[in-house]
Amino acid sequence: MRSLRAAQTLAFRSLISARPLHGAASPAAAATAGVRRCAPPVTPPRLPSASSRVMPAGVAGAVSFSLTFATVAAAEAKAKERPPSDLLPQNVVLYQYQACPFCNKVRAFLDYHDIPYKVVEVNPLSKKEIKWSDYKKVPILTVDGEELVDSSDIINILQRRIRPDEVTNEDEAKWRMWVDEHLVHVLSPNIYRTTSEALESFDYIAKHGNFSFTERFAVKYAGAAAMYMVSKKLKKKYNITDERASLYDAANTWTEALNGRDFLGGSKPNLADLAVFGVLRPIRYLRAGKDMVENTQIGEWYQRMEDAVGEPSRIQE
Ligand SMILES: N[C@@H](CCC(=O)N[C@@H](CS)C(=O)NCC(=O)O)C(=O)O
Repeated sequence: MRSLRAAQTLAFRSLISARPLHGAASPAAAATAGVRRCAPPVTPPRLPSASSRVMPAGVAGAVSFSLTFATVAAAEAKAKERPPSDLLPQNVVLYQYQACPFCNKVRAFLDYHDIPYKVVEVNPLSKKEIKWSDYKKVPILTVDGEELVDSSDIINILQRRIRPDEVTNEDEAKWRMWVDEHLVHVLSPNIYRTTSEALESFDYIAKHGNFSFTERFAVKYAGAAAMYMVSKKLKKKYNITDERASLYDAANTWTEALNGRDFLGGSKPNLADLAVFGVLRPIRYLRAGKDMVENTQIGEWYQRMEDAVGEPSRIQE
């Protein structure tokens, strides 16, 4: 009975708000959590022994120098950017939904900067874990007891703390805004596009969200049904006619912005790279994310980001 009411609440809330359910955009983490592909260790590439034996010394030296250089550059791009210990934020706790794109954006920032954090998974139905806060959304981040809200504001505040001398880069700011104002709106219509995709998404949300045993079952089916309908409203709201075309357009727009560079930030990811990666992470291994990688050029950049962000700096309790 309670679980039926919970499902109704969930469906009702999503219908009236016409907004994606938190976890809404997310299952990919399923893949990211368990099936995550680890960055391969950086080992110097082996020269084919036969050819190096016949290579003139000068040529061999030049080849080995450029390979060493390439290896160092690759290692540098993969190195995590941990702030100096006096600037490292302390006692960091993230209140989140595992599948929420905004929460994933904050996690990408924390992971890339190797900032240790604890996670409190919030129950989207009761939200009892954030009852102490006036803010009714996630992510919420507490740093040494201080409450920070809204993913972009959280990242701005942390960035100023760990890199006090860094000046804002206009291009980076422009693309971060593109993520919040355009890219995130393309996600829900795609991951709830068909009934089977809505079920695929809610299967992940139900499995990884903070739900009671009985809520879990109701959430999967009621949530999928509700969000399937909500996604049609979202399509209209954001003038999307073909969901996949809008996703591919967004992915292509982003890869064009890279303009041949490894990252928007050049040889290392900047905050815009982390934001795009963060919001795409929950959908990457869903049908929508797989289609996106198969039909656009974004896959190589995404792989470089997975390698650069590396393993989560989350403290397991
Ligand atoms: N602008 C906010 C948006 C946060 C947001 O909308 N979070 C959703 C989850 S993805 C939420 O908490 N919605 C309210 C709810 O679940 O009731 C941010 O960037 O953090």
